[in-house]
Amino acid sequence: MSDHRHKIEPLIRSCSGRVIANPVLPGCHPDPSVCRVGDVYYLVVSSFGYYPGIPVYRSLDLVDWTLIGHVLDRPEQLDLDGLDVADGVWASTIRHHDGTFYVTSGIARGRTGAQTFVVTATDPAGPWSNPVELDALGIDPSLFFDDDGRCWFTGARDAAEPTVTGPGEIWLRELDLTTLRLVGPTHVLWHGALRGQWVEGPHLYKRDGRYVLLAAEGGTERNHAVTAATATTVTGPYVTDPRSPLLTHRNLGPGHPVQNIGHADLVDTPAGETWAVVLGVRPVDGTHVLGRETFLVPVEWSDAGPLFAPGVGVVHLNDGRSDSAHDDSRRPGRVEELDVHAPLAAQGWSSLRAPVTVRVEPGPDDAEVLVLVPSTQPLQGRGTPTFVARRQQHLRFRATCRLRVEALTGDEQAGVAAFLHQDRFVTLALGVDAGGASEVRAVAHTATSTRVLARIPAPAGAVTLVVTGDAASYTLAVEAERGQAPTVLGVVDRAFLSTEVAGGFVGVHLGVFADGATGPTPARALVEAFVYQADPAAEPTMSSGAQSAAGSPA
Ligand code: 6LW
Repeated sequence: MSDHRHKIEPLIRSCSGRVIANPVLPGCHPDPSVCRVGDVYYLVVSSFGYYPGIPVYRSLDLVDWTLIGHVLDRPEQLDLDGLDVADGVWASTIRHHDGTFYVTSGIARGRTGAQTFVVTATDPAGPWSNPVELDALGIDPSLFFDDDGRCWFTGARDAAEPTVTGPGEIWLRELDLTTLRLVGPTHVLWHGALRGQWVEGPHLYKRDGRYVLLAAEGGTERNHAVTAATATTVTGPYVTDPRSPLLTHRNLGPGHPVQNIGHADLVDTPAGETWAVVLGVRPVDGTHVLGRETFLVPVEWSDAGPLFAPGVGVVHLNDGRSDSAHDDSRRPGRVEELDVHAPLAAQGWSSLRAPVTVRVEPGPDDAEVLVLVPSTQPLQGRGTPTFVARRQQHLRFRATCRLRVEALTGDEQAGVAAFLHQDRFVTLALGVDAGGASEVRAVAHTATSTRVLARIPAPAGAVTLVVTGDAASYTLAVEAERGQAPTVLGVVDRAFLSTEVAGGFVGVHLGVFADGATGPTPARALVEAFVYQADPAAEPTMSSGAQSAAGSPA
């Protein structure tokens, strides 16, 4: 619940004078890393089991971000097959040096760092090189370019000492920029200010001749924090900044609308101001569904080191004129319609683990449809089902999908999904019943159960499937004809799709899917339109014939 004590926040203006509406990247955008070239900022976030990997955003003011490409957008760059959605591409770092952009990142398997690599590009929109694997165990790699042009790699890994749990050790090694290999000795830099509390997400900076090592500690949940250590030589010894944690919301209690603040990366403006991007979440009644989002925080430098959110010590939520964590009324782009003929990735749509191009294609030019071919891979599997989706970026939203199906048989189905991970999603789909008649069904899926919330005979022709969400629930409804009152098939508690209840740390994605095939199939789903609307004025209303299944299916 929002707390009125938190509403009096002074307006925070960005470097361009714009009032900041935090989060600056709403929806699942965790582990932000940022760099600046001239007047332009570039930012990357984690993409987990989604393909393409590592979205790259561009901004002129650190507030408005435009998706310009992806670092890993060729199948040969990325193999995510078989992975849990919350594994895959974890925290990356983007840096620019001498005309080249560098991203270092890693793939996690079983919640453990499995591969670390570096890629380069001259244009951050791409193309990026193929990954060059680094001999670097662990997670959260970062690069630091020193004044002398040498490049230093830092990462987080398990500490040798058993008392330091989690990735408990920040280490450093030189990166040879000619061979892109780690060279020279490994230096263990630090075990964190809180020692044993998941020191990770390291980034190294130099300020006034002193090296400042920032890290995330406390784990990425409610105890998350920004901590620091300093040194006079890049290889150490590093001494804990005694002010640590330098930024956290752990002490604000569960009533504060922004939680889990941590994992900072710094960037300087051309005018010499410093800003941090951090991750945070906006829970409602203790649970969140949007994933970890990117927030912008002002930073000042004192003799003691960086001051985060000087004067207030908290990350502002929005522009200070509202006490609601989820007041999206002033955000631009509140209605987004999928362009079925434009590349999906450029519109912020992803698939799971690999491209689905042959199974999700625009129709011929005169048919304004996106054609889906049902996959043999199910949504609950670890392969690549026919599924493309975008982030849920607003607590209150309405997603409508107008689609028609052709030649579905057996278990084939096609429709919309609100997807947290392969063990937790809800679907609203057209399929065929045991007697071969078309039906619309709403289903809630967990690792151990597939619960049909309702099924009704499908209206003839195209139908509009409607998923709405708010603080209380997700509602699945169908509209036979445009403008007709929707029939609600199911209502699922919002917490059912929350990280706190279902686990993982990837936010809900909303999209279209088709699965249930047993092999090559003539079946098709033709998506005529998909519209995502933030903060809809009108919610679907329960019509008299509705078969609802209110309550959590958990
Ligand atoms: C990220 C790490 C983390 O690499 O979550 O718990 C990982 N902390 O910093 C994935 O976002």
